[in-house]
Amino acid sequence: MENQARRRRFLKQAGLLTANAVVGTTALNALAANGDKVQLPFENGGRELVAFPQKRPLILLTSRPPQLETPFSVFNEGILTPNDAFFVRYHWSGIPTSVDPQTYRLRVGGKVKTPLELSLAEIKTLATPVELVAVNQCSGNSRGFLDPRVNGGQLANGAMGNARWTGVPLKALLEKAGVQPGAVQVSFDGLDRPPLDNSPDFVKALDIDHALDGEVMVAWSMNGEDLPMLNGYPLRLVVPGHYGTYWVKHLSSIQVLDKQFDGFWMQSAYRIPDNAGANVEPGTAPAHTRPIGRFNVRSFITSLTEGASVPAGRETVVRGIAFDGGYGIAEVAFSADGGHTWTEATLGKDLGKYSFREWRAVLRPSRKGNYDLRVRAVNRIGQSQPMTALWNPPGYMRNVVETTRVKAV
Ligand SMILES: Nc1nc2c(c(=O)[nH]1)N[C@H]1C(S)=C(S)[C@@H](COP(=O)(O)O)O[C@H]1N2
Ligand SMILES: [Mo]
Repeated sequence: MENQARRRRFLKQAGLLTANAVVGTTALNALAANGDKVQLPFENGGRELVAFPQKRPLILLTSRPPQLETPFSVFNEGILTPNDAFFVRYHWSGIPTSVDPQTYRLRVGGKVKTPLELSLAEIKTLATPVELVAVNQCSGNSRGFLDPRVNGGQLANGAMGNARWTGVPLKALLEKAGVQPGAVQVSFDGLDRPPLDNSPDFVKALDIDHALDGEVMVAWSMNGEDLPMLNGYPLRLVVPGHYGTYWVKHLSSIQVLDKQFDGFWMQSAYRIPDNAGANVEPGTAPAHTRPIGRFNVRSFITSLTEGASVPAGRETVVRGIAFDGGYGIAEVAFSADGGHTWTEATLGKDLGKYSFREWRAVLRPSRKGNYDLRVRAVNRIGQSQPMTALWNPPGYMRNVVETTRVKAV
């Protein structure tokens, strides 16, 4: 699409065309007026469905900044999450609502031989573009289910999505700038800003080896189209297998550092208990923490929802998705009796180790009544999901074996 036209449409939809090109409270709250309502399955789970620019109606968590959750039924529509249904997460209200692709520049600096200031066109031709299907998931996905409850966005299972990303390897960018010896980490900043100067700007960092692994990508396209504004137009970081917090949107500055980055969003936020399960006794605080990293293993039933009816005495094909932090799903087990007995599900097409993997299993309810369906995935290095939920104070990394109760009639 013509960029001018795109920008006008975004602003028009946001009700901002007559106002200044700044996301104002009035404009974004006005959008919330059109909402149907949904009830997420936990206390205080009442939400509105609201359509933001370039998005279909999504579950509204906050409007300023926009924080939108994908309705779970979308995950049964296909293995790739459509751009207009992809979740949205921001920390601060000062988000860009228009970016001019002509004047936009990405700066690469710090401990490099040649600091760069690259246009979008220069970035797109810097190296042969690469494509990768990868899941983006918020650390706090499913936080609303924690027991005891914890502070933070009360999300159900829709703060995740799977897309085909196109971009250039971060490595190509860093090599063009020339990383100096002694580099330790690389930091990433985007165009969004906190509303007050004393609040910490959202900046994240990766270890130098991770940044140079050839897989971390500076992406401009999602499912064959430009990134939606709310998902980071014109450029975002894609950090395959790692939590969304590292996937910095509206990327504006990349700095090579000769020490650990000391910003708030690495040193204080997005940290997990420093143990194998990243968990502690519910209600207690961890003694040591580390920055959150790769996804743990998760699997979901998508074709049947809680309370659904299935025909007794007949077969029903049950379908769902599984994913992990990038080793790849090896096996998915399905149980129709609350986890007493398990059968192996059939895996669908392999779109790569960072993608959602489809699975199917057959449900054969011989008698009428309730069936407690469970699904549990194992990845290629043997990691799986706990039968009872693990807990940590920020409510990150929930990956308990999910239960869907259905009724055979
Ligand atoms: N610039 C910027 N990038 C950001 C954030 C942010 O607040 N600002 N939030 C991060 C977090 S915590 C998540 S989960 C992902 C969500 O990506 P999405 O909004 O495209 O779904 O964006 C990440 N990138
Ligand atoms: Mo997140």
